[in-house]
Parts: sequence; C-alpha cells; structure tokens
Amino acid sequence: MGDVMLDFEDTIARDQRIEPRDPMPEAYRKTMIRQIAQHAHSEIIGMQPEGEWITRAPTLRRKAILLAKVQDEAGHGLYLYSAAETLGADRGDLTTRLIEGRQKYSSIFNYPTLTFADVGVIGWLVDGAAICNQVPLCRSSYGPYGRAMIRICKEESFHQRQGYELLMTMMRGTDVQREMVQDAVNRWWWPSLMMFGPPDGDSPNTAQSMAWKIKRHTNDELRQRFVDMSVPQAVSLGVTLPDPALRWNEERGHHDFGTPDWDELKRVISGDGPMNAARITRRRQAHEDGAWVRAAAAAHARKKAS
Ligand code: BYC
Repeated sequence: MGDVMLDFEDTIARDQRIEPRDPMPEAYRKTMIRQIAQHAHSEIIGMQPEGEWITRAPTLRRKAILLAKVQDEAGHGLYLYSAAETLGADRGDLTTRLIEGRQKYSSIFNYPTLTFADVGVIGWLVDGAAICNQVPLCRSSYGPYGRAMIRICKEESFHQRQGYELLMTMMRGTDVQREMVQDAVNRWWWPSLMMFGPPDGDSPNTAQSMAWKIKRHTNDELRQRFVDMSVPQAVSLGVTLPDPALRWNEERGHHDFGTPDWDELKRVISGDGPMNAARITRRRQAHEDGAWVRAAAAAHARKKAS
C-alpha cells in the first residue's frame, strides 16, 4: 500500500495523469466517481429545460440548432458515464442513484424555462459558466475525465455562441423581445453564479481536490473569472446584470459583485428547488420507457455470445 501511494503521489507531483489501471487511493477513486457522475447527470438532466422548447422553436433554423445542442448534451453525458465506468462504476447503478435522489446534479437545471429568450440566456450564461468551470478540468489529473472534457469544451463553445447570437438577434428586434431577454437575464444571472458551488470557506471538497489536481481553481476563483468575462458581454448585448453591487475594482483588477443567496443554493441542492421534482420524475419516466431497449440489447448480446 505504501508503494501504491508513493507512485500515485509522484505521478500527481510530476503533473502527469492517473490512468484507469494505475494504483490510486480509494478516496481518489471515490471522489472522481462522485464528480464525474454528478457531471454526467447534469448533462442528462440539462437536456430537459431547453428540450422543452424544441417543438416550440420560432423557426426551422432555431429548431435545428437547438436539436443539435440538446443532442450534444446527451453525448456529453455518455462520454462522462463511460469515464466513470473506467473507475469501476456501473452506469445502471449511477442512473438508479440519480432517479432515487441519492446522487446530485447541477442546481442550475432546477429552474424553469419560461420563454424562448431563456434558450439564449442558457447558452450565454449557463454554457458560459460551464466553459469557465470545465476548461481547467481538461487538465484534471484523471486521464479519461480530462480527455472527455476537451471534446465537451469544444462543443460547449458552440453552445455559448449560439446562445449569444440568438440574444443579439432578439436585442435587434422589438421592445417586447428586448424585455424578454432582460427578464431571462434577471432570472438566470444569480443561479449561474451558483453553478460554481458554495463559497470557498464552505466547500468541503475543494482543498483535497486541488491537492489531487482534480480541480485547478477554487469555486470563488472561477466565479470571479465568470463575472469578469460576462460584464463586457452584457454591455455589448445591451442588457443589465441584476446586481446593484457590480462594479469594477481598479485595485483588485476585478469586478466586485454581490453575494448570491447561498440558502437558495442549499435548498436547490437538497431537492427543494422550483423544478427538482419535475426533473427527476421526467428522468425516471424516460428510464422506464427505455426498459425495452435495454432488454433487447441484452438479449442480442446473449444471442451473439452463445
Ligand atoms: N449544484 O465541496 P464542493 C453543464 C455540491 S453541466 C449541485 O464545492 P466540489 C451543462 C457538491 O457536489 C454542469 N450541487 O464540491 C450541461 C458537493 O456535494 P457532495 C455541471 C453542487 O465537487 C448541459 C457539495 O455541494 N458541471 O454545465 O469540490 C447544458 C459541496 O461542494 C453545486 C460539473 O459537474 C451545484 N451548483 O465542487 C449546459 C462540472 N455546487 O458530492 C451546461 C464538474 C456544489 O460532497 N464539477 N455542489 O455531496 C465540478 O467542477 C465540481 O464538482 C463543482 C463542485 C465545482 C460543481
């Protein structure tokens, strides 16, 4: 066991990657499965808020873009479940944990999408926050996770661009369209800041995950990066970010901003957000609807093996 730890620590210290067959401490394996599974669940549950707008997209072009984006999220979920399987996790078991409420997914997907402007704002802010959080994860110490993240980030950039382009189009439209965009920004801004997790002083996992080079920055560092990145984008779009405390701080070289409602984040994480019950019910239904496909695939595999 001593040697196992030495090899592992040495690999981490040399900034090299841990691969599936490499020895690793049990706690590292557990942490990786936890983070990758939660991330995979977020991608799959994340299909729902925007998926609801596919049949109601205003034009064929918007529908095609949205379809492609939502399908990409399904793909991300699959790469990530595969990465979790390289650590010995079982995908069926992970899905069971999700639909029984025993494993988390991102708080952001527990808010409703009220108008088509939400599709644009999710692309701009939610995918923007996702990119901010996930680009450093491309250098995460666990090989299969870091490699999955490279492809995911490329696709997320397309998602962000489509959201921003949709919002630019709406902002060039009518007063009603501009109001829809502003209203969506008002509703999604604070939940987007919460995607980065609790503040550093209240984040039980950050210190160990940074030491293992799973996480490369703390939650607050990435949140700050996201705010700094979003402010000029909001200006060119012509929308107001709903935070009276938001201002440039010359001394820090960053924007100061207000405090998110951390009690709200706790409520949403613990299952008590506006859409938690609806999201899980829908996911459970989809899983049950797919039972015949899994049975057929298993029967086919048995037939081929015999
Ligand atoms: N929502 O010690 P902490 C996407 C949990 S997909 C819910 O800071 P950690 C996209 C946290 O898991 C977005 N739970 O934890 C998809 C921990 O619980 P446990 C998902 C949250 O892991 C489709 C506890 O609170 N992205 O972007 O060091 C369409 C304490 O937190 C949240 C990822 O999953 C939250 N917001 O850091 C569009 C990225 N925040 O497990 C977009 C990968 C915290 O101890 N994950 N919790 O019971 C990460 O980077 C990290 O896991 C986090 C949290 C920064 C999220």
